[in-house]
Amino acid sequence: MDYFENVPKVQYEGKNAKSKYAFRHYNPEEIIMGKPMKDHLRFSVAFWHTMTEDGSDQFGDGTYQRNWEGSTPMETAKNRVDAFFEILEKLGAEYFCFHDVDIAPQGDSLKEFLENIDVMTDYIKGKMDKTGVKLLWNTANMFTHPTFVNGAATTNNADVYSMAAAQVKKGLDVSKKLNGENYVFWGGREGYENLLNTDMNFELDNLARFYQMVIDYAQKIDYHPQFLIEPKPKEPTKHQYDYDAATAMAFIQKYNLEDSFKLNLEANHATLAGHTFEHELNVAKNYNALGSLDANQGDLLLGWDTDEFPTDIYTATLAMYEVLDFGGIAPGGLNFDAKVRRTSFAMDDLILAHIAGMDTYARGLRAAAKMKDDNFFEQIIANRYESFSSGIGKQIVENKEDLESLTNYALSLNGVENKSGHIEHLKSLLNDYLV
Ligand code: XLS
Ligand code: NI
Ligand code: NI
Repeated sequence: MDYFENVPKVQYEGKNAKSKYAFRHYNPEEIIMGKPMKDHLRFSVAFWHTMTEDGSDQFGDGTYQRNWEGSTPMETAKNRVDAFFEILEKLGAEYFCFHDVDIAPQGDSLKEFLENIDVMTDYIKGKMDKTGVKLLWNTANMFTHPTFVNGAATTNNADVYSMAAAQVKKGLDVSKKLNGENYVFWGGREGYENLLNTDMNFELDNLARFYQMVIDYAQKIDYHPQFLIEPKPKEPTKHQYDYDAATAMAFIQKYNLEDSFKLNLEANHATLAGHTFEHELNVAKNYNALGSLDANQGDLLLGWDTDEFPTDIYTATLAMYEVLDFGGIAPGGLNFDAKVRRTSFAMDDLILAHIAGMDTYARGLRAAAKMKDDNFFEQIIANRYESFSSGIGKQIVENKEDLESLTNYALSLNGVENKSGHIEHLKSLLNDYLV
């Protein structure tokens, strides 16, 4: 069955495209800085938002018009996979991501769930072989089911910890089966509600122990996707342990996990943590841990994870600048961890929303490449830190000075002269790259 019969395969038609089902900026094969746009961007569609949601919120019922409901949970699951691969093909997106619960009904027991995962991943593998679409990452959902009310790898309940282990073991088996390039850990319930009953140190030790088991099992089955931790400050847990990139890196370094773990950074999580997206990417870059991106956007007027499709060219440009500066995002990619608004309930909104996101990041890539080409930031930075390139500054960065020698130097000065940052002027120059 054709689920989107009125939607053609989306092509690049340029800025004057007539069809709304066309890319106006994303031209997959166009070479930018030596490689095709599609290889810079490595777009991925998220199974959960795209296939399993209905548009309901705390105040109202679902609104999305969908046509893949079957007569049994397994039939619905298969229909969803069919429709999903149709979307991937129509968009020309080469990657996808999913949680275990997105693709397989949980049934009444862990055993049934694991069996359903086997059946469904066989089915998905068939589709992948036929279409050439690849798995960017999979993950285990250990935050929806009531079992994980007190956390998964940071729970107080050893039986629950074991349930989490079983789900992640299966996740790694699936990653191997489907050639996953990354495997994600987002700890929705890994955090605490109140310190009155929480041993934070114990919980973090257990989390690290869990990750060590993951590394050991990957070794055992000889499959090595890049492991990614996805930071988020809060929601659903009040205080989440992987608060932001810097906090996640402190954890990774404390437990010596840096050889196996990098970060999956999400734009909306960055803003929830009080950072810009580019701040999070910059931090990760500095730790050599820029793994992959959940390319969405939040609403700065709202304090929660709205998971909107990215349409902000400003952020997309600065994010792509960090990606280019890091030397690329592979084996990671740009996953649209985003959902259409409740009011965008038509089937084709799923396609239109992805086109909007892909065009936005294509524009970001183009602008960032031009900025790289012009050495835009390099010049600003070189100029701003000029005092460290010669004289006493050079001595400092070469570690040739100490507090006493610098005191003598400071005493010899006749006051200091600071330079203006000219920040408004720089913002205006940046605007020239965007429009
Ligand atoms: C939720 C997270 C989630 C992860 C995968 O806020 O973004 O969707 O990306 O579990
Ligand atoms: Ni995410
Ligand atoms: Ni999120």
